Amino acid sequence: TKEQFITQFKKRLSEKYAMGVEDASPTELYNTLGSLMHSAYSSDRHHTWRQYLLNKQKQAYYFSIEFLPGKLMASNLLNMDWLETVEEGLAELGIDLADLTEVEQDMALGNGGLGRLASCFMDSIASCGLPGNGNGIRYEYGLFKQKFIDGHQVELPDDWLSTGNVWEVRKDSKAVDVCFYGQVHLEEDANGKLKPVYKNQQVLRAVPYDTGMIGYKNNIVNNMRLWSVEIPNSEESKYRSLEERRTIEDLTAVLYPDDSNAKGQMTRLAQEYFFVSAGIQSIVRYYHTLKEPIHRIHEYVAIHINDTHPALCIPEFMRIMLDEEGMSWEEAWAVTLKVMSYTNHTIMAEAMEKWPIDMLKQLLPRIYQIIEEIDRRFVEETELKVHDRSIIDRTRIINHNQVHMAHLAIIGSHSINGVAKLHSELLKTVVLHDFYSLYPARFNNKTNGIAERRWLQLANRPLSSVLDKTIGTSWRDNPEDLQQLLNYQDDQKVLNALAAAKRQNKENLAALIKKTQDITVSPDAIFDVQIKRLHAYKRQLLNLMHIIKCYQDIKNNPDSEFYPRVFIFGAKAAPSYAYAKTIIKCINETANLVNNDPDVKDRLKIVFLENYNVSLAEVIIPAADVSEQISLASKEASGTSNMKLMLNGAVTIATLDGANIEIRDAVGEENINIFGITEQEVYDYYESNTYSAVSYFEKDPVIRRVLEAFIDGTIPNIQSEGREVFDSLIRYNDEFFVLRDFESYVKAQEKITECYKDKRKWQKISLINIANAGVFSADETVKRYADDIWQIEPVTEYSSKKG
Ligand code: CRA
Repeated sequence: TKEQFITQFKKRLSEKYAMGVEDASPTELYNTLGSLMHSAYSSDRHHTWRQYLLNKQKQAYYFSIEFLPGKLMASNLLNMDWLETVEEGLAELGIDLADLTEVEQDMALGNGGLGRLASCFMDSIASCGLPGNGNGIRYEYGLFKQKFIDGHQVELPDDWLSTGNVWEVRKDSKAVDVCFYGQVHLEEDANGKLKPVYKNQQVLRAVPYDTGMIGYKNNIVNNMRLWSVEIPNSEESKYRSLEERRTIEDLTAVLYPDDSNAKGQMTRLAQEYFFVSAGIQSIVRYYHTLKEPIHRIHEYVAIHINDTHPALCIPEFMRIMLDEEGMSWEEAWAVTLKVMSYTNHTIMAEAMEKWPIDMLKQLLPRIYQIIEEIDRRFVEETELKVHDRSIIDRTRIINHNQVHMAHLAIIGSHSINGVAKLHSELLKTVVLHDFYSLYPARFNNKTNGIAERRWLQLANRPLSSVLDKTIGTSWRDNPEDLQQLLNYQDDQKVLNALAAAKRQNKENLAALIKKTQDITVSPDAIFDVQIKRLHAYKRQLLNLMHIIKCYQDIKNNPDSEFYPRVFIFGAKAAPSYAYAKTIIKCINETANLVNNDPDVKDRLKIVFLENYNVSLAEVIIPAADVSEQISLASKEASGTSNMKLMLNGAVTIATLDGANIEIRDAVGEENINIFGITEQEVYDYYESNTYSAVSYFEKDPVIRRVLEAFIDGTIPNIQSEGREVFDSLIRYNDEFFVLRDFESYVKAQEKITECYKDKRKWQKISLINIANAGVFSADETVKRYADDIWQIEPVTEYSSKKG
């Protein structure tokens, strides 16, 4: 109750800081509340763990090099069912909960969609009562903080742990050793079995930090285990200088700020092995406490490889089965295949991780031996199956002096899935076609999903309360019940209430824009939002070109009618991705020009919000009218901001790419704005080699005028950047078909403006989008992983009958 909470809170504050509420700072109050919550859910964590143990439940382990939870206080309060009580209790003490959550730093141990998906899954797995855990790296520095200086992106370190982390628990007793480098050879042991003998290994200590993943009002608390590197006591004497120590500690210091290019760095490879080895060792150690025979481990353990970064799970698991558990190769391989499953998240060739053989051999000699043997057996086996030998060259793991991580992941997993229908089809028919012909039964689709608790219940409380009043509260447990909203699509009262909620969110975002960027925007304007990593294939440039066209139209005809629009961007560019940074500079300089041009008279505003992250997304998404999902068809594996924006009532403008297609199927053609060429047309262009960007420049005066603005000084301060963009389109033939799709994009945008002017029509479309977003609940997605791939079941209370 509220009274109990107030008493406990004051008591804890006094114990912790010897203070009363009046003297405490927001940080002290935040820490007090966090520690109170932590004590409360820890017993649930313990209970959950005991249930799994006593039931000997099969558990899934989601291995991911990225997790992107954002802030945890509000979502933990919601899931613990404490939110209202705590809010009211604090209010009584004169404290606003929002001031406390403000103190928390975003946990940003991920780049974008991949890491955020992992965190949505953690929330959903616990909320569905499923036994599933995360396994990853506790980076000391998360994704860089982005600042704009003179319109350029500048990266600052994200020292997120500097203020402490109330949610994590260091588990010294669960630390394990992870070994690198050295030499290895095989020797026969007393039983005639070959055993590896190591020399000159570097031994590092992996220390786990556990964070409770709290289920939604079900008392289930799962675990996200993140590993941090330390120098083991036994090795202390080896590393005398600060510098030597620092090199070791660097292993878990930073998250690689690049979600598309595999960087050829030893540290990255070492990171991959580090969390994989530590995670698998701790799983096997736990398995032994069940006292079940090792060859049945697949009945109790499922390991998921989230993109290729944890693909070393396969040889590492093999190593432990062979070298430590004494299995034969055949036995070890049989269980490994049954334990492992893999998700592919991209078809972009540059993101297909490959490592030079020499590097792997040097860093992980035993693992390399095992990979070689997996490859050898794969070739041997495949030779018997296929007539066309070239297929082996294209599918084997080791080729051209490189180790292909995706090939390893596919060959060693019983399930391979893509993240949206189109993406999974493309894997089968194009990208992984050879593998599909070898292992058709392994391939399946699992369309991504989102945690609707965070992205609607928490982020959009005005909308949530309209929903409660209109259709009751069952949607909070079962997002598919949002469908009931369809009964109100012609109810003007409901439409008005939805519009009022949107208005409130827009005012909220407008205030944030004023505060952080000092730009005044009117909530009456259309809020047009593109938020995602900056990447050429996502085509922020197409958006910018349309904005420039609008600006030129206004300049040419200053008194013409133009419905006010605010174009809102949020995007980080990988620090090494020069072209992406060029686009940022161009958008910022265009913003400068347009926002300060008196002719524009507030009809057009461009806002590029700095440091896009989960917390910022929670403010932007509820306020969006238009959702920009404009990647070149075939390139965006799924996208998930498309789902979040739809759920919050934004109307989508999209190409037929990724999950956009499934969004269209859910809302119907008339409630989404589709434009652009299809994936088939893209492939046709590749095949025929007939795309000519310059012809669009020559024949379309609008395109010509827009592109000239990049190089003729219309947009100031982008001499070199404007030229670079121009050249990428004209000289280098526009890799992502921006010019090809421009005209149809502009038309779709014009339709949006017309539609928006018809308030009632717009509101109805917005409602239809909200109502149909339930199918994208990550709860449903993880249930499909649980049933089809992991074969895990929700927890039940332990019954002694099970023995
Ligand atoms: N960059 C895809 O590009 C997808 C997410 C999550 C991505 C997105 O379309 O929604 O994964 N791919 O499945 C990726 O990280 C390494 O590949 C992404 O976030």
